[in-house]
Amino acid sequence: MGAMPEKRKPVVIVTRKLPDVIETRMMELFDTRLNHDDVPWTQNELIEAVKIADVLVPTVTDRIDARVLSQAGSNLRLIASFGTGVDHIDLKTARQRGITVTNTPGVLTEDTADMTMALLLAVTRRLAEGERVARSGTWHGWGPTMMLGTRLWGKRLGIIGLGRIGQALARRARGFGLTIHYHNRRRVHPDVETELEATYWDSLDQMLARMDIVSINCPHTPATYHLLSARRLALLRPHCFIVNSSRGEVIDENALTRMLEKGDLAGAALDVYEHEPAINPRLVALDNVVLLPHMGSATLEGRIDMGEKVIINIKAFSDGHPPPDRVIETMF
Ligand code: 8YV
Repeated sequence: MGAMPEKRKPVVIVTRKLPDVIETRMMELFDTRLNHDDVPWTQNELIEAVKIADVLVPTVTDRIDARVLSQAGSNLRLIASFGTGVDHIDLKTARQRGITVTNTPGVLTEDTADMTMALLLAVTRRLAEGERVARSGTWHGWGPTMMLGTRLWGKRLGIIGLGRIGQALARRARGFGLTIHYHNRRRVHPDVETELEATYWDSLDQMLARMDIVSINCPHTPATYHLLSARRLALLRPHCFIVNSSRGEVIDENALTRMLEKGDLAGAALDVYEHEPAINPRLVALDNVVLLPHMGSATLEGRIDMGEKVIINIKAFSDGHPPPDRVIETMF
C-alpha cells in the first residue's frame, strides 16, 4: 500500500504583521505569505492577494468589500479575520460567493473592558488633561479648586450593548460604585442582570436621558450605524460623558463634536473614529476629550490569543471541520 499523498498546504495570506510566535506557527502549518513591512495594502493589493489565496487573514484596516470579493479566485474559501469586529468585511457578498468568515471573539474581552474603564476614568477625572499640565512646565502647585473632575461613585452608567465586553465593563464599573443600566437588542439572561444588578431599558431614548455616563459596546452593523444620531445625542444631559471603544460609526461624530464644543456634553473618551485613522481636528482641539489610537485590545497576550484563534479556525476549516468562530450575518 502506498503512502497517502501529502495534502497541499493551504495558501494563507496575512495582510499585516502579527506577533512573531504566531507568524512562525503559521509558517509551519500553512503555505503562509506575510506582510513583513506591515504597510496596509491598497484595495488593488488586496485584490491581488485574494486572487491567489486559499485563506485570507485580514484585520480591521483592510476593507474587504464587494469589489475585492468579486475578484477573488475560486480557491478563496475562508476569510479568517484577526479581530472580533467584522464590519470591514462585506458578509453578504462573502456568503453569496460561498466564502466562510471567522473572527476571534472572547479573547480580547477583558483587555478591551480594561481600556474602556481606563477611558471612563480618564475623561471623568481629567487624567489626560492633568498629564498635559504636569508635563507643560506651567504647573505652579496644588490648589483646592484645581483640576476638579466628576465623582464616579454613585453615578449611573448606561451601557449600549451588554455582550461580552459590555458585561466585563459592568463588572469593573460596579467596583467603582457605578450603577449599571443597559440597552440591548435582547434582554440578557436574568442571572446576568442579577449579578450585575443591571437595569434594562427597552427604550434607548429613555435611558440616554437619564444617564451620567454612556458607553458604546455594541458592534457596528447597518442597524447600529449612527445609533447615537444628532437627535439621540441631544437627549443626553449636559453633565453626561460618552465613552466609545467599539466603532466610530456608531456615533454621529460631527454631531458629537458640535455638542462637545458648545458644552452640551461634559466630555468624551474615544478609542475609535468614524473615519479612522483620521481624527476630526476639532475633536483634537478640545480639552474635555480623551483620544486613543484604537488600542482597546492592544496587549501582547491578547494579540497572541487572537492569532491562536485565527490558526485554530484555519486548521479546523482546512481539515474539513466547522471552524469554531464562524461568523453568520444574522448574528449581527
Ligand atoms: C482589533 C478590534 O485591534 O477586534 C476588534 O474588533 O477592534 C480590535 O480589537 C482589530 O479588530 C484587529 O483587526
